[in-house]
Amino acid sequence: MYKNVIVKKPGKSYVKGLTTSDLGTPIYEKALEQHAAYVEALKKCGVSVTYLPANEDFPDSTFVEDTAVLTPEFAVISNPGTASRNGETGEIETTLQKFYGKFHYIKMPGTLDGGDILQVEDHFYIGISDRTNEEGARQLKDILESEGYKGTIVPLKEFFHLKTGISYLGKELIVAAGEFLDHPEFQQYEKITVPPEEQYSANCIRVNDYVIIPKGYEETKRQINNAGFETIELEMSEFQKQDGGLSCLSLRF
Ligand code: CIR
Repeated sequence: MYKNVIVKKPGKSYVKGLTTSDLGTPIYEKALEQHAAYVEALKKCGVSVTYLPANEDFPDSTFVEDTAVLTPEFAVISNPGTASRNGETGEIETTLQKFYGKFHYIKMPGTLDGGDILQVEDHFYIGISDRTNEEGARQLKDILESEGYKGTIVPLKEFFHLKTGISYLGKELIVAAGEFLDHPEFQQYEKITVPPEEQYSANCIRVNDYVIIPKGYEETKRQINNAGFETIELEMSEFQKQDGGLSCLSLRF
């Protein structure tokens, strides 16, 4: 069960953030509406929401997930792998100090984005991507193993972040797309197969009694419902334009 989430309001500079997509420039007012709906959905899931104000200096800082990796016992402050985002961790560490007494850090030359980390029970999968390098992945694996968790490093072939293409719903059930469908590291799990045209919905989040999914992905939704989960659907167009998904917009713990 999650008790807390941290979210951060998108600033006006959000529309100038990083992206690899060709979906167009986000509409700020619409992004704010979608973000507000996201916060309401989290509240419906029963978590307490820490809502951080916007920071215009960091256009991508609404994607708080990338700044930390959290377990019940300790927080790992990441080292975001792109220069314009590297300064985002300071505010998050200060915020996390209200909840955590124990901190670890990913340090240069290691880089790591939280979006590359998938937790499956006591096992963390750590993607190597354009943002998370081998050194950062190795540092996190060492930290996790020193604390009694398992860590497996997964070099990515196509996805932007590991969690762009895979989510864990609990009960040994994953939602997977693209390169993760036949990936040897994930063969041991029950799998919801996301069809290519619904790939964006592979990034969904189980929060207590609900699975929050992006709106408009009927096949993924049907399979998640069939697996016994109640879903909440959210319009995510303005975050998809900046390569962001549902998981990216919060830290859940
Ligand atoms: C970036 O390029 O960093 C942002 N525009 C998107 C970050 C998405 N975060 C995530 O997948 N965890």
